[in-house]
Amino acid sequence: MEELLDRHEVRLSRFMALVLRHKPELVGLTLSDGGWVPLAELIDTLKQTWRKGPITREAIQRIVDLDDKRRYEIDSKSRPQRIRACYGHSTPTTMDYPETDPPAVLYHGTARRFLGRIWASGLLPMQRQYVHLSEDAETARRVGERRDPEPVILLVDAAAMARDGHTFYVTAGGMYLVEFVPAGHLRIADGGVG
Ligand code: HQG
Repeated sequence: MEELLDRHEVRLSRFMALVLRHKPELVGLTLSDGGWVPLAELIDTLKQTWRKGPITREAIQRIVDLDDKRRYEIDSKSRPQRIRACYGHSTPTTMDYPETDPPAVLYHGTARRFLGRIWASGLLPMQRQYVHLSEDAETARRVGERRDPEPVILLVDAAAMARDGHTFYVTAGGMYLVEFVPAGHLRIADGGVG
């Protein structure tokens, strides 16, 4: 059976997202190029700021290994070892995502109420550094369900965008990132509403 994080670990994982993607300064950390922080420093910081459960190297490792969206990675070859969020940043951190030739189509799940604005201005990164896209419609549906119980699944003509010169990046977890998707390269996927 697939091993899952327990409730406390999931909560801690959310807090790590806050620290490693959005507000490292909240706990006095600074991300270096690539979004990394020394693992020992993160553990010490969490021990001082996280009151809802014990913080151990093993707990952090479990979160990295078992997180449902592969949100984090540990570089255990570097000295000192370091950790980062793999995607989703709002902080202006330089991330060294590899550029990639995208699959011909990619998907984005969103809320029905955003559609009007999306047709007007395309997909924008909003609070994050990039627009996040997935290779399969099912993942997009899950992403969209965070904002709408009946999300809209948009299909992105990534091949045409690549021909137009848009640069795509891929994360360690297989998510695709791009700065902007023009409305002309979007359509609602078959069966993509509701
Ligand atoms: C929408 C999560 C109005 C966009 C997920 C989305 C993903 C617009 C929302 C990853 C718009 C931004 C990213 C426009 C885009 N007008 N709304 N022009 N363009 N939007 O959370 O893609 O659980 O920043 O459709 O699973 O939902 O955090 O982006 O609904 O993988 O690890 O504005 O983050 O992963 O929302 O999610 P977000 P997202 P985690």
